[in-house]
Amino acid sequence: MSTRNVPPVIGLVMGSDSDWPVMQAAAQALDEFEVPYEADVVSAHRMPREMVAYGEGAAGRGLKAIIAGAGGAAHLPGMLASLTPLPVIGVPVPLKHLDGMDSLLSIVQMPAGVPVATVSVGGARNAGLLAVRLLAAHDERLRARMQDFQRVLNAQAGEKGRKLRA
Ligand code: RP5
Repeated sequence: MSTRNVPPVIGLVMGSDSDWPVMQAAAQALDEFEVPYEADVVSAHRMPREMVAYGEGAAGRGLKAIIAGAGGAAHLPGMLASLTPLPVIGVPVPLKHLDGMDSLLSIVQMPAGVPVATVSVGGARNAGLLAVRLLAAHDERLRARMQDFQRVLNAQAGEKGRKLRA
C-alpha cells in the first residue's frame, strides 16, 4: 500500500538537511510498516518561529508522535516536547566533532516534566520502530505486523548462532 496522499501520523523533522543521511533510516522503518509520515527541516536555532508553529500545531494536524533529529547543540527535540503534548522521540545525530556525545547529552538530559524518548547516537531506525510501536498500542493490525517483524529478528539471530555452532 502506498502511503502517498494519506494524512501523515508521524512528523519526522530535523535541524538541517545535512541530518538526512542519518534520519532517513527512520523514514525507511516507517515505510516498511506503511506508516504515513511527513519529513521536514525545522531548525530550533535558525527557524525558531517555524519550530514553535510546528510544535504547537502538530497534534491539531493529526500527528500522533514526532521524531526529531539534530546534531551538536541539539535543542530541537526538547523544544518540540515543550510545545506539544505528543510523544517526542529524539535522535542524536553525530557530527564530525565529539562523536555525537554533544548531540546525545543535549537531547537526553531533559528537565523533569518534559520527556524526550532518546535513542542511541545515530539510532534513527530505532526511532522509526519506536514510533511504530507507539501507534501499534492502539492498532491491532500494526501490532501483528510488529510481532511478525520480531519473529523475523529472532529467527535471524538464531540462524547466526546455528552457523557458529555448525
Ligand atoms: C544542527 O546543526 C543540525 O541538526 C545539524 O546536525 C547541525 C549542522 O547543520 P548544518 O550546518 O549542516 O546545516 O542544528
